This record gives sequence, C-alpha cells and structure tokens, in this order.
Amino acid sequence: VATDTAIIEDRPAYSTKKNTAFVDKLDDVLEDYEGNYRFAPIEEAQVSRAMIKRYFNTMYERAVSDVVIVGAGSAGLSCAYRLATERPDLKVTILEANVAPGGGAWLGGQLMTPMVVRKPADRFLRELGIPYEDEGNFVVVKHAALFTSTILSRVLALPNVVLMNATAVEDLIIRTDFQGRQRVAGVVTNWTLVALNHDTQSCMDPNTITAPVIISATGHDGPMGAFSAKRLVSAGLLKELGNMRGLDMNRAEPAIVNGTREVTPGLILTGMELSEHDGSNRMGPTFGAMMASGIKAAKEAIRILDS
Ligand code: AHZ
Repeated sequence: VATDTAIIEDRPAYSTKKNTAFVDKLDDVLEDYEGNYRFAPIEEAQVSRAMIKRYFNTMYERAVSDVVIVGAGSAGLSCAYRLATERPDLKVTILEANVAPGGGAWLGGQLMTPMVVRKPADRFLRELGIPYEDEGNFVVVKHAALFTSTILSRVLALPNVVLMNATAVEDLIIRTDFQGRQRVAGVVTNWTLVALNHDTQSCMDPNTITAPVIISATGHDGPMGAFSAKRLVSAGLLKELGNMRGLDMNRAEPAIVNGTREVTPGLILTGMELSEHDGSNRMGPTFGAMMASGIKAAKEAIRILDS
C-alpha cells in the first residue's frame, strides 16, 4: 500500500522539452503553447503541506522572538523596516489583527488617496525610493497605497521578519521580578476570527509569544486600537489613559515622535497609540510622524536589547 508521501514523491518531475528550456518570461510560454497552456502537475496535499509546514514551523520558531511589533500600520511597518534592516540578527515578529496589513495607510484623509508627509520625514520616502511631489514644507505621495505597498514589500522581503496577519494580540504577558517590579515579557495571541468570537463560543484558549521587547503600534482607540495602552490601565501599570486630544497638526506630530519611548519596562509605544497613553493631540491625515515615531521605536528597541 502506497503511503501518501510516496504518492506525492513518485510523481515524475514535470519535463517536456518545451518546459525544460529556460524561459524567463511567462509570455514566451503562453505563445509557445498556442492555446494549450499547461501547469506542472501537483497533488492537493502538496499544496496543503507547503503552507502548513511553513506556517507552523514559523509559529514554532517565533514562539520566542527578539522583538514583537503589534500592528502593521504606518508606524508599525516603519519600525519593522528600520529595526530589521539595522539589526539583521534580530527575529522581528509582526502581528496584525486584520487580514490586510497597512492599517490606516491605504488612504490619505476622508477616503482620498494622496498621502501628505511633512518635512523632514520625506527623507524616509527617499530612502524607500518612493516618488512624491514637493510642496515646500511638505511632500505628497500620489497614492497612500504606493507608500504602504512599497514598505510592506520591503519589510516582507527581509529574512529576519515574520508577519502573521489575521492574528490578534489579546493580552500581554506581564512578569513580576523578585523585587516586585513588573515587566512586559510577551504577548498572548489568537487568530482574529477566534478573538472576535469569545462571546459566542466556550473557552478558546490563546497562544503566546515571548520577547524581551514588545513594540505596540495599534493606533488610537477604535474597535481594536490602543490595545496595549488600555491593557496597562486594567493591569494596574498605568493609572489612567491620557486620551487622545483634538486635532492640531503642529502640536501632534512632534509630540508623537518625541514621546515615543518605553512606557513600561519591556513595552515601547509608537504611532497613534501613544496619543491615547499620553493624552496628546491627533494630527489627522499627515503621516510623517508615524514614520519618524516608528524609526524612533526601532532605535529604542535596539538600545534596550543592547543595554
Ligand atoms: O488592525 C490594526 C492596524 O492595522 C492593528 N491592531 C490593532 N489592535 C491590534 C491587536 N493585535 C494586532 N490587538 C492590532 N493588531 O494595528 C494597526 C494600527 O494601524 P493604524 O494605521 O491604525 O495606526 P498607526 O499609529 O500606525 O497610524 C495612525 C495613522 C493616523 S490616525 C490619525 C488621526 O486619527 O488623526 N492620523 C494618522 C496619521
């Protein structure tokens, strides 16, 4: 009786004369086959195993990470890019509750597509090779998705980065040392579809990832936002939330960048989550502070890890 692995492995390699010839353009094959386009054969189980093996190996390996970034919006992605390029030795694990990473950075303001970035944050756009129009004190990227898709592709191409989307952080791991000091030492995770159904199903226990540094970039309050800041309050590590104040672009952007820091041992806040923690203003649709705050959070993480 053949085992299922034998069935898969006994298949001859796909080799027709035309297919073994090196072609670097799919168009050439399409033309060659003149309406008889074929794929190399595959077993359904090979597809399942190709995904399962990698996904669960990744979960296994990243159960202990060097840095976990919670939230893949503009701040979280900017942070991941700087951290993982500057320190290729670090295992950087990004957890994003949504299926689509990118947070609010697929659009500019009021569902319009251009993205405004105040100087000097335009330097980051040049570093990433993202074109823009210069308007003097600020620049405009023609479509926010150009920024987000570019930084996402750069981040995902880095070998030390893992992004687990559709995965929500449900809680923080908080340890107390022998002197009674508390430290954030990891995150409690669940697939978002599970996290959204705790009210409808009996106990569906979570999973964990431990790391010496957690960077929370979950945005301002909303269905999922400001997650870690709110948890600090309910865990007794923060007396109360500052609550995000009204819109003031000139106050808000420097406040977020300059305030980016380790707010409690082991936990760095970046991006708009910080406005809920500190009670700083919102800036509305200008994104330079998200990039600069993410970069500052990366530097802060490196400082903590190296200390
Ligand atoms: O899905 C969220 C989003 O992609 C994700 N997230 C939130 N809670 C999570 C959780 N587990 C995992 N518990 C979670 N992921 O975090 C991401 C936050 O992205 P964002 O774009 O909302 O925040 P940001 O701080 O990167 O950027 C804010 C952009 C804003 S808001 C604003 C204003 O309202 O004035 N102005 C700007 C520039």
